[in-house]
Amino acid sequence: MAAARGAFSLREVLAAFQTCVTERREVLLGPYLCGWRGLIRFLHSLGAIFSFVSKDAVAKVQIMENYCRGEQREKYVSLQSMVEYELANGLVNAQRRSGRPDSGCRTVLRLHRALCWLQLFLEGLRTGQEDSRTSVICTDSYNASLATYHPWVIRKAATVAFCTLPPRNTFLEIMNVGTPEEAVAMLGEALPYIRDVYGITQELFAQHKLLDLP
Ligand code: 1Q0
Repeated sequence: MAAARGAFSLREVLAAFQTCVTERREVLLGPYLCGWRGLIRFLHSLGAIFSFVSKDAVAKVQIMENYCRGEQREKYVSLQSMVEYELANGLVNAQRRSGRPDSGCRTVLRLHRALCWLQLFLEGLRTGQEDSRTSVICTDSYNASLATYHPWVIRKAATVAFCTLPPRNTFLEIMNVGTPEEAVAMLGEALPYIRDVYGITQELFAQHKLLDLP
């Protein structure tokens, strides 16, 4: 079933993450950011209570889009070329507030950590019982991933916002891929791609000791 024009569809996000990984196992930034744009569009539809999340996500995607369009754009084609370029040129800020713009590496690291939450959340939705609560799935996934990196006030705001999430089946419906059963099937298809992107990024960042960038 095709999504209405302008409406969110998980299919688009799937397609974006699916085209991220090249034959040489590189992660292309163009489709990666497209995937994030799609997720942010969906987040908007969940209401103003999530605007503190979408503002931060938009800001980070924008930083990356600017690099991808900027003078050094050929260095920002893939995560691999970005890491190589920024490290070789001393652009990865060891300290924050150094007056330098946020590097691509530290910005992608934030999105990468959020992708870990997304994986857990989508897996929880996929395997959850019909009557399980989205807010519980979301809170559990958040506590097992992103929460580690957030101060108390953000954890609190996130937990309050999660409580407003609709029941699982309604949530599956607003993903706009058909019936809840069809949405579950689609999640089963989408998750390996997201996992693949996550795994490659994790390995790349670990290899270059970039997993703790401030
Ligand atoms: C379904 C509900 C979605 C709820 C989103 C969960 C994530 C909560 C994260 C709270 C982030 C709060 C804002 C600020 C955080 C920053 O301090 C932090 C660190 O940045 P910095 O520069 O201070 O070091 N930023 C982050 O950790 C990045 C957070 C990005 C979150 C992006 C979430 C995008 C979510 C999209 C909706 C997905 C819905 C999934 C179902 C759709 C089916 C495909």
